[in-house]
Amino acid sequence: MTPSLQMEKSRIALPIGITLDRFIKSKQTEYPSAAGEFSQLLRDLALASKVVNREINKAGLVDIMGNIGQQNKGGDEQQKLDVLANIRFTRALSKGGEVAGIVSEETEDFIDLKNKGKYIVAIDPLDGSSNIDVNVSIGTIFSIFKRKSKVGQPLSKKDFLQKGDCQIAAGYILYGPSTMMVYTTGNGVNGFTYETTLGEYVLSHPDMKCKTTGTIYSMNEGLTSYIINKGITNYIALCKSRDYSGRYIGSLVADFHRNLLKGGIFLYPSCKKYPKGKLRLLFEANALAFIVEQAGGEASDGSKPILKIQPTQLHETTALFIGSKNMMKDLQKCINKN
Ligand code: P6P
Repeated sequence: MTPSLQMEKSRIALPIGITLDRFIKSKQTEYPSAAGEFSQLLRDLALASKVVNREINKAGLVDIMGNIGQQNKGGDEQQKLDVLANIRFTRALSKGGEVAGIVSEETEDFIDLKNKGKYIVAIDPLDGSSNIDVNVSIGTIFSIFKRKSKVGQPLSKKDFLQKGDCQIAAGYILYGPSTMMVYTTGNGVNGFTYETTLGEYVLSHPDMKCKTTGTIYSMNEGLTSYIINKGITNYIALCKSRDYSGRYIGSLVADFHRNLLKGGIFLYPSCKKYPKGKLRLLFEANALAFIVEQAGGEASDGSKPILKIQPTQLHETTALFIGSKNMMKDLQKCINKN
């Protein structure tokens, strides 16, 4: 075959790459005891995200924008797409049969799916949804645990009130200029980009690592006057003195993903407005903390690692500081000085 024909063939017949399904299956062989239930759970989440992605992409064209006139347990105005996403993920996991129960930011109590599944899922079906109407990136955040109760026994809150370091997997879907699924099962972090024409997630960011330092800080500086620990405002002043860039999208998944790729730190402190912090431990902080630690970063509430916090309430909130290791150490020094 002539070189030019060879070149032509390699140009037009580019390999598709490793699909999420093939990746999951390849990793399953690493767990001889795995009978495929966990792999199926990941596929169920991916399927639901494809449906949600489709609904988000047409949000401007059909009547699914705006709020439904009620608040969720955390006091957020529920958007129509929040409710829709919650239905999609709950239905996919229920039909998949691998998940015994779900706790969602959008529902007050946990849902016992009354099946023989070994796993439970904590999920924020659509985080940052107030940004939908202005076409800003939003995300889904999920954590997967083994149930504590025996299969066949009724679920209880104990199944859901597990420390973050008991997660067996965690991930997020970022509905942005492209839709990505990023997850960890405790052996590193991998990112998949949704190829819409194929309807497949394809491995695009293998073995993601969080840079040990960065020059981006993300905080809603409108909170500055409410912040109690002046160590935090001192740290922000330190960032400014070092000519760092302030970047804050107001969608946790988008802010987190950028900092994961470029290096940076995200801060949502407890303050007079949110004495116990605003972000949810079960539905937001735990999953991102697992991912960032797996990628070499850190996550804390300002005094202890997020993954070591023992939850006592399903919807409890926490302060969240998360990102590059060296930036987190600088922040901790500022906090400890006060
Ligand atoms: P604020 C969105 O409502 C969210 O839960 C996160 O996605 C985001 O990081 C945070 O709240 C934004 O909160 O108070 O800055 O608007």
